[in-house]
Amino acid sequence: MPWNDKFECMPVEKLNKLQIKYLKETVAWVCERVPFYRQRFEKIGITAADIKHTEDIAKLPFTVKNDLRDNYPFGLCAVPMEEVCRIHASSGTTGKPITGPYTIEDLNQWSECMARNFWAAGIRKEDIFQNAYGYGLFTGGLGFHQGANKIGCAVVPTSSGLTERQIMLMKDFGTTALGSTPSYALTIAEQAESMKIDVRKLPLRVGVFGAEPWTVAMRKEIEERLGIKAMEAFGLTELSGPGIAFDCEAQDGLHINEDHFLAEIVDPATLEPLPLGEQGELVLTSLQRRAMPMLRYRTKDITRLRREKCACGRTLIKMNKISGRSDDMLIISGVNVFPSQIESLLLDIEEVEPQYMLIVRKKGYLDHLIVKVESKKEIYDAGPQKRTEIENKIKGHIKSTMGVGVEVNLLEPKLLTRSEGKAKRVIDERPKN
Ligand code: DLL
Repeated sequence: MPWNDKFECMPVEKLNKLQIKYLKETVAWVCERVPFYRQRFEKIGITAADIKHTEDIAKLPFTVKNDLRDNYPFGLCAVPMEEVCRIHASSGTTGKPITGPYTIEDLNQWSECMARNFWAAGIRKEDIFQNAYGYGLFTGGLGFHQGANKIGCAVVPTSSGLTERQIMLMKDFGTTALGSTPSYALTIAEQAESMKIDVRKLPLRVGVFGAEPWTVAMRKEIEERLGIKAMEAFGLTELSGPGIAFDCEAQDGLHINEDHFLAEIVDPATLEPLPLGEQGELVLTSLQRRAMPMLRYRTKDITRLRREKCACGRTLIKMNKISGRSDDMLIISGVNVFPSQIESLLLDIEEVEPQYMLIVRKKGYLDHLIVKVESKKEIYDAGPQKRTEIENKIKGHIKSTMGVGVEVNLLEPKLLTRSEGKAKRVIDERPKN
């Protein structure tokens, strides 16, 4: 039984009507309160009355990251500051951060979405939940914290980092559930191994991971190394944070909290809406947020939507695991390559560790991809001939599956910097023009 079956199992037709009602309200709300939206809508002559079906959302303009930057910090805020009770921000790698203000009601809704996420992961009030997402401006820390509180678990707010201490507390407190990025979960697994602690023998039984792309192969690796079920959370700061979508016991796609978020898939090149089931860029609209609603926000995340009966009984639409971001896609000798595809292939190779880095350079006019991956200790110690053999094996596997030629460098174990938050897996050294 889901956390909130009224909404999670609502008949699709009813859900659809609810979405239209909320969408109209949101459009009217921002038109009244945010000059940015009012001017845009006036220009194209659209009002809330023009929204009759969910497909009418395609009449609205997209919102992009730069709109948030141009209106930094609170230009898109739809309530006076006295009604704002929290402000998160995403650090971003360049320029000003993206701000995320919340009213108290926005925070309650966010906790509700996170509680659904935890519940679907099998987390209950008896659990001891160690939250190794970074606390602070990042939405992972407090977002997970509130959701776990709502379920009633004992939350251990370790935040990320200080890995030895994480493991000590995990053991001493009898932690049963963990929240972290998938890459940090692996860092924890590795550190525990080097401390000669077998996490598989500890009470830890489930983790909720997200905030970065990770493949099914990586999920299996985490499940095996930590001896847990690895469940997922998806979300972004612009639309509240984690809890937008989550996987259930079927572990076959993530249910989107559709009474809170309306999802579309568009072609990232033409921006035309794509038919249900096709892969493209995920575009999200918030339906109930009040401090900073988002209309048709282009996430850059690549996935596809599936409306199907799920074994768990939820009627909420599913999205596939994110395969990458459109801005992370590499074009190597004319072939589109997502780092996640390479990750998946590397995890097929038993002689390597799941620690890798991709470097893209120009070689003459062509793009050249270098895959650096750590080898298992016994392979590295076996000498240069063995290493070359494994490098060729990986090269061949990538070439035969993806059709791209890459250079492979097998690294000494533990050489790459370990992640405590979002892993940086790609270094693009191509000149920017
Ligand atoms: O990463 C919110 C979050 C925190 C999600 C904790 C899940 C768990 P941002 O820092 O704004 O917010 O980054 C959002 O991270 O557009 C995706 O590219 C990526 N992302 C988030 N969750 C997943 C996931 C948080 N489950 C960006 N799979 C998004 C793949 C994810 N990518």
